[in-house]
Amino acid sequence: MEYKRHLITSALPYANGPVHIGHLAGSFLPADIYVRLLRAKKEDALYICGTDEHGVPISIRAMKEGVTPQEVVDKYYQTISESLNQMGISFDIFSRTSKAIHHETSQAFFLELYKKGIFEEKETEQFYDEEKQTFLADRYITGTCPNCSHPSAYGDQCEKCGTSLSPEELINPKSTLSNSIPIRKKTKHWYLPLQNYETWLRQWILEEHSDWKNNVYGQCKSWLDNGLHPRAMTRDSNWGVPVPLPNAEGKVLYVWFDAPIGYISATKELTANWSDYWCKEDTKLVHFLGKDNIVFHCIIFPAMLKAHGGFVLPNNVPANEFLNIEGEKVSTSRNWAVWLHDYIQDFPDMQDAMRYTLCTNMPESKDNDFTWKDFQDRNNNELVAILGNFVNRTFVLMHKLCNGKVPPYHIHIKDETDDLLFDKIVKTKSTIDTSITNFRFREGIFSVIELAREGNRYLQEKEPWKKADNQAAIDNCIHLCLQLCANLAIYMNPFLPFTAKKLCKMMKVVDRILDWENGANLKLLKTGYSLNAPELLFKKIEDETILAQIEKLKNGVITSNTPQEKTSGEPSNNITPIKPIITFEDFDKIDLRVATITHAEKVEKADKLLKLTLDLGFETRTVLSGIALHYQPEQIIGKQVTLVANLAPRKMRGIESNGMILMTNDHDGKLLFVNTTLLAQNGELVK
Ligand code: B3M
Ligand code: ZN
Repeated sequence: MEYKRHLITSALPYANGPVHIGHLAGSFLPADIYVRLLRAKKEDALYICGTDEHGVPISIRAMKEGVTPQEVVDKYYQTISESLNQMGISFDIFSRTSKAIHHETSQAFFLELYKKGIFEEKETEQFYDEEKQTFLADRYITGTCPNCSHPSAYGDQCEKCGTSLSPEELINPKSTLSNSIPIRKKTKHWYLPLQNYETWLRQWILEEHSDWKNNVYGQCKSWLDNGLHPRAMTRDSNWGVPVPLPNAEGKVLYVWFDAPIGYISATKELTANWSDYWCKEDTKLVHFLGKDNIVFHCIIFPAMLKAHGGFVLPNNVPANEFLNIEGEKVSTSRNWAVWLHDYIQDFPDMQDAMRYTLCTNMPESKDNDFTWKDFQDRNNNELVAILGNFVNRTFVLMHKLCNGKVPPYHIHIKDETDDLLFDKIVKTKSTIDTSITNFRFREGIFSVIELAREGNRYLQEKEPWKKADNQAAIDNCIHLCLQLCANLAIYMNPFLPFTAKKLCKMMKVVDRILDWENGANLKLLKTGYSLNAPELLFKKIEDETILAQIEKLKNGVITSNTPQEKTSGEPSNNITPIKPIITFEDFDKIDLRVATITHAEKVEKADKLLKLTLDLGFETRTVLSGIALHYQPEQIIGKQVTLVANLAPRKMRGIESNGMILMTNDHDGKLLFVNTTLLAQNGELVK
């Protein structure tokens, strides 16, 4: 089908906390690259998003912070939209599901299904908090996990062993609102009979969309093979879109009913022509999201759209898998995440370095890992050393050898090396186009770097700096390299828009040159045109910077088992909550020993680390300790300490650390040694 217009969405982030690089890699960056290419191709494309401001996650956050849900969503809408904007995510609209237009749109949608008699009304028993006079969402109920005996499992999941639960399965369930024991009370809800759409969904997805990504297709198939069941589209709550029926007080639309309709309401808010995008067959609708949202976008929302009638269905749902951080799953409650607002603050004007790393590492078909070291390597070895270097060399040589102007191209001395480079420039355009259009973003960005690498090879082979006696040869080489720079600007633009702009400035051309139709053109820069001095496109990242980020990540971890808001860096008066109970066997695994520090020295380029030599009586070993800001080496020599002796070795700054000494801190945050009895023998077990 020939598509006339494109509608692109990224999953609406919950306005219950800031966004992190996992969100960026999962749904925002791929959508942004995709839509930037469409715009460069002058296609009619809208990129729609906004915050998801309803549902239990918001109410829980409000309860924790002791504020109203409205205050929570107002605060996080601000943070989220700012950080995404600063990272160059180019929405046409970033709306909110708390807006009146959304309430109206989702209520009208619900009413239409209601009038058509689609819903099944059912009365069921749900947990109810008598003290607070409210029904309890699964998350509001805690109890002992039937699987692992963890004492504070939630009604929908045990975070310790990962089992998904229903509240009835909890042993000794309690309401988190009042700590009272909830009773079971009857309540009526409206269910979407998903089973009625099963045959149609099987046909639509399994037959007609075998082109969807394997991970998406596979998840859909397994849902369908397991059989679909009625799903409640309403909830008992006072936060959400009220159910638009008489006698439905205290009932709101299920957040996964209203949130996807948010895409429609935001489009309505954006343009009076919204129905062209949502109701005409020749619209290509593409939803970008993370794998945990697949079922909602591939099964539930399409069933809703089908039941309503008159709307287009998604043409594709290119969901990504998850991005782990330094080998561990992102956990917002543990604060194991790289927050976008932090990144922007710590790396101002380096948006493209992160966009680049996330794109090369995008979890397109399996979970992937982000590490700060890889970020540094990608930036230094690829952006700086290949792409930046090529552009910089070209500009420096042009100023030195060609008076700062685009030299002429002498066609009569064109050679085979030139032809090969021409060829590569032309081919790369269609490679990138195909890669992005088919959601293979990693492949796309690799082609950009590969082309720059080709440019460096070309310069190396031509060696214009050695051709003082042959100006024509110099001219041809620099001319071609400059045309390559211009083409690179066009090709990198969807991925690295900030750098593409900088490059345009250096070439003294308007941004319009970035239109896709200008790609593969070798006459973009006019002969004789004088260009600006080179500016460095990328900055090298030093080891310190990376170490500091790793430390920040590790130090920021919250180890309590109750989700908390991370603090803003100010010292808090809060007492660190006691960690979950461990068994005696757990404790017994830790080998604690008495040891004496026999030597201590500073570690080069790491202002927090001291390298310690410890005498354990029966052996000496090296341990790195982050105490250099608190103690001078000479102050601590001879000190007896307690050592965790069987901790897995860890390498920092090329030095292997074998264990960890126990420390605590005083009110001012100064680190103190956890002292052992001074009479103990080195090597003695601490029990
Ligand atoms: N807010 C879930 C999430 O943030 C949900 C997405 C809604 S998309 C319509 O992962
Ligand atoms: Zn458990």
